[in-house]
Amino acid sequence: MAVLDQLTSQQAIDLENKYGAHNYHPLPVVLSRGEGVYVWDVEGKRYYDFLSAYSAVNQGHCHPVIVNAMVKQAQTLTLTSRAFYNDMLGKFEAYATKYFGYDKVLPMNTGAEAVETALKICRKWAYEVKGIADHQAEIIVCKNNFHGRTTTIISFSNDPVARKNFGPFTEGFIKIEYDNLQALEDTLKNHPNVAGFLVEPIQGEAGVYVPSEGYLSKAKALCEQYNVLFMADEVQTGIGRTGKLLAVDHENVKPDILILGKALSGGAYPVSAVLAADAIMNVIQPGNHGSTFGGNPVAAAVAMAALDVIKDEHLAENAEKLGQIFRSELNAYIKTSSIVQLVRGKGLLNAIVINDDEYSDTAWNICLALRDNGLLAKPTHGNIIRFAPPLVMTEEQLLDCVSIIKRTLQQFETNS
Ligand code: IF1
Repeated sequence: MAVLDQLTSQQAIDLENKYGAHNYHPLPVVLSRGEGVYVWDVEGKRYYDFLSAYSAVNQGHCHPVIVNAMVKQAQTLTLTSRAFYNDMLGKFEAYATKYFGYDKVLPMNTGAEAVETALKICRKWAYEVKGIADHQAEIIVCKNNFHGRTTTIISFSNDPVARKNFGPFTEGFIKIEYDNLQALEDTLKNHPNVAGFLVEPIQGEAGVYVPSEGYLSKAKALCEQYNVLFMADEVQTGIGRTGKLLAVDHENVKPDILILGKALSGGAYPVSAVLAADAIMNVIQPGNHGSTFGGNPVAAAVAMAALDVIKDEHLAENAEKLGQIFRSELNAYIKTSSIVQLVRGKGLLNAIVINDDEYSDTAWNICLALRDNGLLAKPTHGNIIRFAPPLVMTEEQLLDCVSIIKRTLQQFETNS
């Protein structure tokens, strides 16, 4: 079969099952086209995309400004490696540092690579600037975190499925409860070798846990008090998703190290980045860190276009507006629902909690029914369904999605 032959959904699924590692359990739908808030399956059925590739497609599928920038650069110069300079990387670095208000940026490709980069910068800063004894640096992380899937990152995960049989693990991490300032302060007080605090401004994978008002700003203040770097993982919450450019902007917090990925490219290309002030980033010297594709010309062109779109189309503001409508509509539904416990989130990063235990398949079955009704979403943990549409959605489209969600949930109500 020529690879480009049109497959049926089942044929595509069978190929993946036979030839692909089974590292995912996708919802049974086979997509072949995306445009804006919509995706189509191979049989031509249209769906609202309510996952946005886990918040990578904030700007909508195949945004013409981003695609055009990618095609133009791909036809000019795709990759030089960092062995040489090129005419795109410096432009991106100047653009991105001004856009987010930092002195320097270290470009990488995936979110996990950016998190790993931040951890390395933090440790090196601890030894060379803070003066912690060699190999003694510790980094505080939060329970139920998700920062990626490398061996070091899963070393500080508490998800057994992500960790089992992948040891031995990297040392030097202290896990504390999320959204618990006392736990953070006690740890800082009792551990003089803490180099940094790595935190998701909203815990996405854990189930869209929004911390208490003031948590991020007070945590940042504690980090300043104890000369510890506040590292915000905005891979999922950043780039307009929560109704501000960054989720930390809701509390006017400026991370010492900012970690970006996903929608930094609008989902068109793997682009991630770590931003920091010179006093921190300058611990990195030639030969300390890098990657073949990090900061390549296509990534630079795509990221600048993707960030332009966020600002030019006021997508953070749109996410804020539509998020308010979404939660208000779902809260109204919940008042008479027997299966939905609550809705939570910020901007267009939301989730509903189904009142079933996390090992039930209710949430999965609801997602299958949503798929049949023309909307794609997926549970994060057994009984939590994340809703994260592209930020380019109109109010009319959002209300159409709300009615699909309500109509679908109604099928599962026990009091109906
Ligand atoms: C999968 C989860 C979401 C992230 C945060 C770093 C990364 C991610 C806050 C790493 C990536 C992705 C990974 C993807 C599914 C998705 C995910 F379910 F895994 F946890 F969004 F919640 N920091 N999240 O959310 O970025 O290396 O993937 O580019 O691995 O299944 P990456």
